Order: sequence, then structure tokens, then C-alpha cells
Amino acid sequence: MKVHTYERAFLTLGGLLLVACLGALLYASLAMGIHLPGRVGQIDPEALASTPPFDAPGVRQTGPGAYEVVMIGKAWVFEPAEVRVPAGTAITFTATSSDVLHGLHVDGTRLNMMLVPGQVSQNTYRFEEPGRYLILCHEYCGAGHHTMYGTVIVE
Ligand SMILES: [Cu+2]
Repeated sequence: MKVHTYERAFLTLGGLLLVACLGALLYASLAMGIHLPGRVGQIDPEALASTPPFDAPGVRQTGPGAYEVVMIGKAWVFEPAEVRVPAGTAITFTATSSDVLHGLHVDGTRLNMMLVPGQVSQNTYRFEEPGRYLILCHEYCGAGHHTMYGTVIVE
């Protein structure tokens, strides 16, 4: 009799936990706008220097209040290593790797992508506060991994 009661309690608890996790997932994606960075295309990592937009890495305005940062991760730098963007605008980071797997994380934000050779990653973020933000490689990419960083200057 007691075993039956415990079984029901654990099943109920398990069911409630599943519903709570699904609710948290839906809230994060629908209400908070948190999404996985999208894989937007494929590219030949050997031909980045001649393939737009990676032939001209940097910041460009794509529309009113919208900017794109084109960035390449390579052992062991980000190119460009420093970008200047305006605060309060939608900044789309379009990035890839020219050699091995790298990561691109902007400290203090939810901007976090994998840079995979041959794939183009994209993620959009709005910096509300001006300041300097550290870009870190968060995927071990070789002997110089710890020296791989960059800066986003939000003005
Ligand atoms: Cu690294």
C-alpha cells in the first residue's frame, strides 16, 4: 500500500518537473528571445580572403539602427581584434573560422557562438550599455588559445 503511494508521488513529481522544464524552455525562447546561434551558410575556409563578406572583415551599417560585424577566428586572433559599435542598436555578428574550431563569446552578454571552419555562424545582440566588452575564444584551439581575445567597444 505504502509503495503504491510513493510510486504515485514520484511519478507526479517527475511529470511536474518535465512540465516545469518545458515551461522554462518556452519562456526563454519566446519571452526572453534566447535562441541558439544559427548556422546560416557554408563557406570554403581556404577562400575567405576572396569570399564576401569575409573578404572585408569589420563593421558595416546594414540599415537604420542595424549593424553587422564580420569576424574571422584564426589561430590565435580574431580579425578584426577590435570593433566599435553604437549602443542600443541591433548588432549582427557574422563569423567563421579559417582553420580550426574556435569559440566566440562576448563577456557579460549572451553572445556565444562556435566558429566552425566551413560554416558561417550568426547571432544578433543589442548592447544597451556603452563600454568595453571582452571577446574570448572559449574553445581550446591550440597552444596560443589563452592569448586569443578581442574587444567590442560600445559607444
Ligand atoms: Cu581558442
